[in-house]
Amino acid sequence: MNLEKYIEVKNEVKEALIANIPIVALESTIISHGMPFPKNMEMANECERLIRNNDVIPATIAIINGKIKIGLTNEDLYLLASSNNVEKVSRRDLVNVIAENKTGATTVAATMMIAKMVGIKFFVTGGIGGVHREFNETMDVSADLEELSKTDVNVICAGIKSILDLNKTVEYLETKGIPIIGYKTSELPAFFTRKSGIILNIHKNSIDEIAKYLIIKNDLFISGGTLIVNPIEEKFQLKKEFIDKIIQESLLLAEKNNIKGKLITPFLLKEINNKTGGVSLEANIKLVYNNAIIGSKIAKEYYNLMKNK
Ligand code: PSU
Ligand code: MN
Repeated sequence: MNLEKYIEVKNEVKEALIANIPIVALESTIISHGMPFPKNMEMANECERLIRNNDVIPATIAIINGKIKIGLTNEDLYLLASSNNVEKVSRRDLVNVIAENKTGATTVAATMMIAKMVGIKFFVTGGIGGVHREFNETMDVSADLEELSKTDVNVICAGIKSILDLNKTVEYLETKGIPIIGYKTSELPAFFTRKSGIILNIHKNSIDEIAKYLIIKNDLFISGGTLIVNPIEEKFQLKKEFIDKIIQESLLLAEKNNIKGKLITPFLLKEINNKTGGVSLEANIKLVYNNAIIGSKIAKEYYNLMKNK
């Protein structure tokens, strides 16, 4: 099998894989479909810098002209951040974007698939997809959840945005056997806010405890992903009533405009950014930075423990 035909791995990522140096993957849908230009570009660069600060190699993942790229150049990042012609690529879309030589930004699901192909174990993002609030009518469940159930990558995020049905999402995750580990929290964070009212049954108060947990999972060859949730910092969180009202209005607008399928999440994210006049964007960026810091620390500790076994 010739993976190189389809995948271009940046040199520093290749070297890190060989030398057993920790790597953290980053998704690109958050860049192309989750945030406006040029803030998205700034966010992508800063995340990579924060990860490097912890001696971990960042690997942002996307499809550029039909080729999977693991580790992007500045030019790639600029293209993803500024162009309107980037496809949103989830599991369903991956092969066809390659077959048609297109450029695509990968979701949590597709980024996990690609990370797994080369052996990257950690992945940092803002929030994952989930069960949509109108599920009873639309059957809309993000492919991220199914991917978490089968793909052996540890995902660090700030929880699940309340554009979704958090209770149903947590039920789905439980059914699929996906552990949610609260980092310094016993409650599921709700992305823009630290609390959701949903109690988690796994919480860890240190990086070390999380790394040890992941070693046990690895030693037992238990496949599937792990969701590590890291709440937005107190000083950056939004007022619940403020953000909930805007989310509610955005959901109504999406319904009125009959927005469906893969368009719904980007539509809502954009609407919320506009309606909050950039306040939600700032919070979003800050929580991603916090995840980059904590995620890279977990990756580093995991590799340390593995080495000293
Ligand atoms: N949630 C966010 N920001 C995002 C996304 C989700 O708060 O940018 C993106 C991620 O890439 C996620 C995708 O994987 O949306 C989920 O899309 P869908 O619901 O269509 O599966
Ligand atoms: Mn969907």
